[in-house]
Amino acid sequence: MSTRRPLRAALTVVAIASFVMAGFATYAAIAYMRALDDTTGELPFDTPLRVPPLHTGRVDADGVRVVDLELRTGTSQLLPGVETPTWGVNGGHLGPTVRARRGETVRMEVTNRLPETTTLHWHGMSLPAVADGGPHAPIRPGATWSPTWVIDQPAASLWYHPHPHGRTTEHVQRGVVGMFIVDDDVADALALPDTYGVDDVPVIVQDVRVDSGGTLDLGSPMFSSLGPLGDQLLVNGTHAPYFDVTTTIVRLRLLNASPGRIHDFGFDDDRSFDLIATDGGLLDAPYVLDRILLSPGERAEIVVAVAPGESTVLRSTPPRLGIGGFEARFSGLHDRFDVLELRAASELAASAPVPERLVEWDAPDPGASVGTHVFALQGRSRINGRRMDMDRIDHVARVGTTEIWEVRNDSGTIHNIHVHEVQFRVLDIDGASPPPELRGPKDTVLLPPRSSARLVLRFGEHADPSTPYMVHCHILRHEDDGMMAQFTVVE
Ligand SMILES: [Cu+2]
Repeated sequence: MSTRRPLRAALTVVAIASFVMAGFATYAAIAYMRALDDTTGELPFDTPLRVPPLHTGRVDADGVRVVDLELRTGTSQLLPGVETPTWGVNGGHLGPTVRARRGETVRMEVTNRLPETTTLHWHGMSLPAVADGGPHAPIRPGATWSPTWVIDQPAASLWYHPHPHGRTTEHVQRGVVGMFIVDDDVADALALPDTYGVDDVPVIVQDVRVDSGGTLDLGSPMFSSLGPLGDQLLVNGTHAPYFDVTTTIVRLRLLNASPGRIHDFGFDDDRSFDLIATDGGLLDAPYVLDRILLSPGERAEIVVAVAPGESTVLRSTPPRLGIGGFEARFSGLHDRFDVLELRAASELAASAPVPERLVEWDAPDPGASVGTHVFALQGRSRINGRRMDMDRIDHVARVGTTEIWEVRNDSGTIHNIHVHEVQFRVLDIDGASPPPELRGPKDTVLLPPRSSARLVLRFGEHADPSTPYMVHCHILRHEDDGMMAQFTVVE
């Protein structure tokens, strides 16, 4: 009996271990299967695309364009048949498209009617740090924040969203998101589609997960390295939308406003389109592409041609990032979504062809650089070994100077990098020239695992030694967890 007891104990341990391992393997296999989302060919496209109303505000006696924005709670029918509690701007979900011109002085009157403190950041805008709306500009419930600045940058599709430290993911998920279009004379002189809501359409793409009772699921799926990943897409808050195209070409202002999902946009018939603008504005010339990859925060303006009576579906398909297996599956990189159906009328008004030349970009010159600085993204929450600290300035730049920033993803997780205040030029990626879609003005760029990019940044004249701008990963879970640093621009 004394010799059999250890044997029996050993057998019991082996049996329990086998049982646990088999259980885990089964669980992992089920999780792997369930992590795949594919809505292609499944959507009814039965809802007209909501187009956010234009909001140009009013011009006061001093010639300042004043734009009132009220952050509110509300409800919205995100998915068919259920009402979902949401947040919005001047409405229950999302916000109006704010529009202003280069050269104008604007003042935003942002009133917070939400139950908690938030901020509102003008993503892609060059402006004084105190007006930037980052974590240092909290708007408490009931308060109004009134930043003012002079719009001084080329025509572009920018956007606005909250930026409270540690809470950005949730506030964006709840719906405090809108587009901010900057106009200028140079863009106006080009024969591009520019009738808002007709042949010039905002396409704000977000992935959401809504439970059967209508509540937004704000959590992250098991094993996701990118934080929340929704199983349904919304465009301007519309599920399964269609848009009636009445002209031979249509301009789509694509914005990836998802908290963590990478979208590779293209059409179901692989038709090509003209890429005309990136984050910070128009390119020197249109580039013909059939896919455009956008990580969270990035924008692209594309012009697509349609024939009378046809329809085509914008899709989000697996991005080709060289990531496989477990990591790809749980980061949504195997997922496929139908996004938006374009339905061409049987007779189309003839549009002018897309101009062969667009704008001359006064791009930052690497030869003028006064120094190179490294920002190494590590794990899912650190830059250069440290998490975000509101009381620490990580970098100081001087007004009017040019710097090279070497941004490096040292981790096995996807990141991107967004720099406030400037539109930078991507000099190279892993030592190679950037592809056409990364050659225009950018404020956000994707960094696949173990990749690096060199960016050329030229700082403007907005000096403020005490208020920092942010540089951070725009995968919002990573940003909230601390993958953010602060820099000031000084005289
Ligand atoms: Cu990240």
